[in-house]
Amino acid sequence: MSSFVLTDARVATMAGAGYGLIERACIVVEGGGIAHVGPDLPSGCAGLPQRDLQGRLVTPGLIDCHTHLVFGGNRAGEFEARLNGASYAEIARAGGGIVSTMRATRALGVDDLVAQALPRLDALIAEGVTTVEVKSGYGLSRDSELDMLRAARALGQARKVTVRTTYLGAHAVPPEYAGRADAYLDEVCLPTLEAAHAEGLVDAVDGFCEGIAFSPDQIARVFDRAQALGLAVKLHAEQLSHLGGAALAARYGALSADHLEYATDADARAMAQAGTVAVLLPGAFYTLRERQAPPVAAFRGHGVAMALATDCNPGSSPMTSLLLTMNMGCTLFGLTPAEALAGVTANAARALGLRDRGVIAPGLRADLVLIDWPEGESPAVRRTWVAGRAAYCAEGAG
Ligand code: DI6
Ligand code: FE
Repeated sequence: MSSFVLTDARVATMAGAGYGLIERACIVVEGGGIAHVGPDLPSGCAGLPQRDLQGRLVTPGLIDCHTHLVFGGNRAGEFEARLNGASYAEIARAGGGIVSTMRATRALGVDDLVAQALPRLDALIAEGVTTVEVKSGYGLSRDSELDMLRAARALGQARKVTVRTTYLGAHAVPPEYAGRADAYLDEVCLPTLEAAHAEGLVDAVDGFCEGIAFSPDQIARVFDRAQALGLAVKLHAEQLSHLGGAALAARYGALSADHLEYATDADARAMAQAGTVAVLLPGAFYTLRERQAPPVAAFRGHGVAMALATDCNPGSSPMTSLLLTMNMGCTLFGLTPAEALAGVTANAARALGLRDRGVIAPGLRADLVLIDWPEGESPAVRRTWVAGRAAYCAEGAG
């Protein structure tokens, strides 16, 4: 059913400020897109199949705009080591961290990578996610980086959601290049970017700008190559220290700068001017027991759009709940609930450079979530539609 009408919906359109709420609304879905949303049913739509939502809530499909969903192994041991006093950076320098996941990831082929990622993707989908970004960055060799991206593309085929791929070859320096980060970039990272792009595997390019990873100058080299290929960029910036990554991202007109715990007011101003979205990742902040929250007031003050994402990964954010992420955005970072919902809809779409979704408005894709919220009970995601097609249905959903 790709043309139908939802009647008596309580719609959080997310258009404009706040929720953009419309009570008792009709949503007309035609050919995978939204043809109409408003209190009345346009004449001419009366013949379409109708579903009476009896006042239930509809939001745009949720968008998880920063994940490392494809990986091998787990890092539960590191969690215990951190509880006993080791820091994330110390573990990374001792050959654990990203490099330990690299070993487990390199051991898997595409099929196993997909099989291990599917339950994580399904957990996101069951909470209303209709678009998810997936990064490479645990292969750190040509073959394994390509396999990660192929696995991400295969996930998009295996489920009815949109998967956007991001090349994160500049995530860490693999052991065979220890102390030779520039050689890794020249010999592996940049050529693999070209190969992945030629295979149609790359929607955007990311890097990790940090003392334990790559310097701003090194990231600039990756961004230069991305731009030469016509690819959008984004950056893990100012997560553990202030290195200038956010300003660099703004200089390159990046779609987003992500983490940003140590970003400054000047960074926020530069990001606002560049239209770079601040992607906040409270799951990593929580897991690493960080103390310094990102400068949300500065982002608000300068008008930087804020998104929220799970950062799902086995080390610093082993979580697959975008709803819990929204909750943490409010409790840990002080976002309002309306900012949290905008952070996983309208602003998350911007962080991925997707202009056709994130808001319920005529002309946009019919990516929708139906939420049951009986008086006095907890809300529950019942159904999602992706481009007007049923994508998820909870057991017993009406
Ligand atoms: N920051 C993160 O949150 C992820 N990558 C990064 O640069 C997770 C890295 C990890 O596996 O610990
Ligand atoms: Fe990340």
